[in-house]
Amino acid sequence: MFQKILIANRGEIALRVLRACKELGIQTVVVHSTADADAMHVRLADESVCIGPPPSRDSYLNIHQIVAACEITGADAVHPGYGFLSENAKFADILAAHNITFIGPSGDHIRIMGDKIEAKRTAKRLGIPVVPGSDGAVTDQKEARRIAAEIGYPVIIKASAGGGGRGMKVALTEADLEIGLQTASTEAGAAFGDDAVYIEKYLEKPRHIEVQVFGDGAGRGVHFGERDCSLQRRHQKVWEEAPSPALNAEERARIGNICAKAIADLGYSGAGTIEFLYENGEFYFIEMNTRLQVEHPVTEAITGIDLVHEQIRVASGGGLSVRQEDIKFNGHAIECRINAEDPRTFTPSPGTITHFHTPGGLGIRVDSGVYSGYKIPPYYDSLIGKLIVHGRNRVECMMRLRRALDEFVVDGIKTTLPLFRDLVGNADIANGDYDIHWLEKYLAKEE
Ligand code: MV4
Repeated sequence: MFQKILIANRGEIALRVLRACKELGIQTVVVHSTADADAMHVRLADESVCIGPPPSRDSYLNIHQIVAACEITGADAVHPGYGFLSENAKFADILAAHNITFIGPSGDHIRIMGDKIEAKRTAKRLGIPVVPGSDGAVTDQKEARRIAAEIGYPVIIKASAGGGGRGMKVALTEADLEIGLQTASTEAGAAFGDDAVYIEKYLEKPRHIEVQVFGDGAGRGVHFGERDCSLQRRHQKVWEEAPSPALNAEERARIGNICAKAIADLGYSGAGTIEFLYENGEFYFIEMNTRLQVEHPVTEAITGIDLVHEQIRVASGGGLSVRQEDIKFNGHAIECRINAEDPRTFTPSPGTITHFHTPGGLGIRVDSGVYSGYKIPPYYDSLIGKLIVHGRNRVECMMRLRRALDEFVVDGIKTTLPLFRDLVGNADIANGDYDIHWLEKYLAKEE
């Protein structure tokens, strides 16, 4: 087991990882920018190292400073959290070259999944169902027309180096195809330095369902069920739940087992998330994320398994603590992302939190790095906390969520809490009847 882990992140996820390290008796080092000297992760860690000025590229993204912080403090592993360097293959490779363990998959697996064409090709080879479309990059208009005619309109053109919704163009008919291909490719070249694009059938009303997987790096793979993350705004998730209200136990086992086997065959190590669009009873792979995700606590709530413990165990060579048959699903969990933003316009609202009071009681978890008197710096993303509620079933979970939202107090700044108080009383949400476009339509109506 590791002696000392360096946490290369900030905010609630830095605390999340700190807690796991403490429970495992592992010493902790955090890094921070000058803007985060008062942050909770700095206060709670055994050691801290200031690695640079506020902009992320000079601090939380500065690989050389982080490697230097490892050498100075004698850390033998790095947990990257999510965002920042968590899916940076070069970072994973550099740490390996310094004999420091990256708590995550190999640089090669990160690289494959970062290239969306390569990721899809790999998924298909491993027996994961993918969205019908081009077999690789599409370069000329004639080929594009042939593929689009074959799969049928509408189609979507995606950047291979994109992901998370960046660099996509929808073509409703052949008339949109030429300009779509041209602009998608040009924009991808400018934004990512890689102009490769590919074409897929455009699914009109899918849900976003993702499967939590783990590999031990030695040919074993398991799944921890799925999360439904369909409630998003501009590709930012707002509300996530597990299990998906749309799936039955048979569908869950079917897609879960496909994913677990794929992860085993790939020789993947650590936590991963396989993202699907789900429509008319079918799953279609879109991307794989090679990190721990923001919404991992809903999976922890329904399985009772600490996924960060599991990441640390696997990275230290201890293997997975569970076999597939040990993973049991219990009840229902919902996560609300509390952002320091206007609840209607989503404009960031940094500033001082004058009062912070979190809800408690059975089935309530709050993961947050803020406190009363904390001043939110303007440099980073606006997530200030997550409310995760668990109940024996979805109805109980929703009742408990409504009560928890009533108790939650964040004064001094605007937050997304009022949006959740509206959503929890909405009939479609109560029925689990929503797709990836539901929230944007709802917000447009509310204007
Ligand atoms: C799609 C799609 C429809 N059809 N692919 C957006 C983020 C990126 N991960 C994939 N995305 C989409 N890919 C096909 N073939 C619709 C989206 C999409 C979306 C997906 C998940 C959650 C919210 C979304 C909002 C708009 C579009």
